[in-house]
Amino acid sequence: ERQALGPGALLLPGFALDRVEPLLQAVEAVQQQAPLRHLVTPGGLRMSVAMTNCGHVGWVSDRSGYRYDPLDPQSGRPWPAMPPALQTLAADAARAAGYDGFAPDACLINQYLPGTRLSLHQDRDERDQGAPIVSVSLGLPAVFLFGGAQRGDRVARHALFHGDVVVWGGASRLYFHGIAPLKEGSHPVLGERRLNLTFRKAR
Ligand code: MD5
Ligand code: FE
Repeated sequence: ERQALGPGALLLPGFALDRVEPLLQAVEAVQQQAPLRHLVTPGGLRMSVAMTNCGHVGWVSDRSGYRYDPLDPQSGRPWPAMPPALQTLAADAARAAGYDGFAPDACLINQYLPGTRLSLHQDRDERDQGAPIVSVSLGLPAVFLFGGAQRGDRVARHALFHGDVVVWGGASRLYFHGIAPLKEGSHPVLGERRLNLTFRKAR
């Protein structure tokens, strides 16, 4: 089952459901080496999403801007390697959407607690904008805000549930998007939070 959300954007409902346990184990191992933290935007605002990374490079934001960095600025060490369970899931989902040989070098891990939001933005910091982005939702459901190529384009709302995977390619790859404030709730596996894993070819 697959559903087009927009030009080049494919929702694979429940694609990750049969591998949630190994995925969460891998995420916990990453978090032990590189704990979740709240980054600061170039404008000086603390992001409400808590983030960490694994892979060759990680996405970071600070007063000087956004970038992919091979080092975790909090520890000064390289980001943890991307666990095989994560690499394999990303490649399998990309293949299901028609992208063979997707080899992400970055996985951004986002944690949302009730009230956490991600305001409308574009993902433009990746050098290879022909590669797709693969996004995995775990835990509490979220309302995904899906705009268009221009900031002022109308925004559609899509629910994303535990185990859903979206492959963002084609024109949608650069569309404005965000996450509405997370609603209160408790998920049987994840508890009172949502995790999103975002796989990218950054370099
Ligand atoms: C999330 N994260 O649910 C989302 C999933 C981020 C971010 O947006 O930047 O960390 S990734 C959604 C995405 C990626 C690339 C393109 C588009 C959506 N899109 O065209 O809508 O935490
Ligand atoms: Fe984004």
